[in-house]
Amino acid sequence: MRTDPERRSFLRRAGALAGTLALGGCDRLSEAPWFRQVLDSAESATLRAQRFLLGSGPLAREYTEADLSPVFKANGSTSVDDFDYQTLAEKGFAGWRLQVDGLVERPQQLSLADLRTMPSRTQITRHDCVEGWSCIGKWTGVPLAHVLEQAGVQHQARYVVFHCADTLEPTLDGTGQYYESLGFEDAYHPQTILAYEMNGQPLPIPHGAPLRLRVERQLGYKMAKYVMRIELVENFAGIGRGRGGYWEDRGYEWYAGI
Ligand SMILES: Nc1nc2c(c(=O)[nH]1)N[C@H]1C(S)=C(S)[C@@H](COP(=O)(O)O)O[C@H]1N2
Ligand SMILES: [Mo]
Repeated sequence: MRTDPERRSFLRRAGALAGTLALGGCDRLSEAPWFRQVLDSAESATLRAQRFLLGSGPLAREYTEADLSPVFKANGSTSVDDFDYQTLAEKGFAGWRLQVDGLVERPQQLSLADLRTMPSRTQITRHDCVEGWSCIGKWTGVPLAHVLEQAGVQHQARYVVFHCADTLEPTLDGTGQYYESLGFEDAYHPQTILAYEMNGQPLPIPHGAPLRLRVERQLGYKMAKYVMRIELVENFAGIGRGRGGYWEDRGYEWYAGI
């Protein structure tokens, strides 16, 4: 690590600032708008640095409207057999909230309306399932990077976990619930979105309503449908059977690059 004079003096000043805060009523300070701003700018600086270091990598190919598959196959769970989910679905998911928690500075509870007011991205991409079929669809949603930035990822977080509403294989220990995870290179990739629309319509239930992940450089099973909660973690201990996804727990690769 570099310890040139400039850096040392920066560290000293940072240390002095931290000391002041520790002594002087952090709680009240942290509510002051100027303090929030300092924190926010420090945070986006971290994010920019992270993006620069990781690079966002190449984009997956995008297609045109003319390429859209006339029928897009629905696969895996195509509905959710859960009372709470069905109650939400009956009301058009008005009461649904996306929970964002774990290693974040500001846990979030976001409604569909909240997500729709955020920046959006639309992309026409090809979905490849490990079973050997592909379909081209148009997806609109909020970049995952935006939601993560709003929640403020803590530095010890290493993975983004998506908890879904559906249970494919009911087990007493709860490991039959669908879940998936990404590392930050894919989480911050510009084509990684939380999609609430498919082919210009609200996301249909067979395709994961109200919200599903699109991560275009990986296979279909990474693209969690029925996302209820996003959890930032350091490792997968205590989640499913510990391998980062429902299918990963059953022998599939965690990195499902196409
Ligand atoms: N929650 C949940 N997400 C899921 C699945 C599932 O069973 N449950 N199946 C996966 C698989 S294997 C594929 S190919 C795609 C299918 O998405 P589609 O139904 O929109 O074609 O969703 C993925 N995400
Ligand atoms: Mo799949």
